[in-house]
Amino acid sequence: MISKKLESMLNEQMKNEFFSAYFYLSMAAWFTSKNLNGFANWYTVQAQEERDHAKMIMDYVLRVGGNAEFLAIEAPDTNFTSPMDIFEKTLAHEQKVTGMINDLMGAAMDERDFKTQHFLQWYVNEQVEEEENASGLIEKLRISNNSEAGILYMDAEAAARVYTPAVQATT
Ligand code: OFO
Repeated sequence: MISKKLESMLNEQMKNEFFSAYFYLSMAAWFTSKNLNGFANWYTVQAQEERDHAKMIMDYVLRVGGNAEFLAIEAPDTNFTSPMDIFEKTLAHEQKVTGMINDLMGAAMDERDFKTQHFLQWYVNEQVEEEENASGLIEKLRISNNSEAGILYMDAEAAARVYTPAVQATT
């Protein structure tokens, strides 16, 4: 069983993860429109991973006897001006998501709901990687002084990113 409060927070987070997928897909579309197909691939893979994050929450809520709710997903900001603008928005978004995961973990700790804490630990760890990836993109582009050559080099690298389904090893 799970408390109504945690059930509702988890459903909210499921929606937030779907929002992340929507947001990153809009970034992939922007890169495609600029013929930066490596970054388009990178962000498409990112969107696929976000859908996994959402689905894992849905599965968990159902496993602990809760109801999965499908809340409305708002439209993302699609006013992108450059690769750096997108990378900075990615980092800001992931920092926000880290705060959401921390709030969820805090609520599970307050309730002494150990199974939900165990479930959420995967997300705590994942957020380290998410912020690290976004910071890495910003730093690399800064090193090249935001140059076109730097963008093309990074775009070629980003083409190699491959989708691997996220695995929730803790449930
Ligand atoms: Fe689901 O980690 Fe990004 O948002």
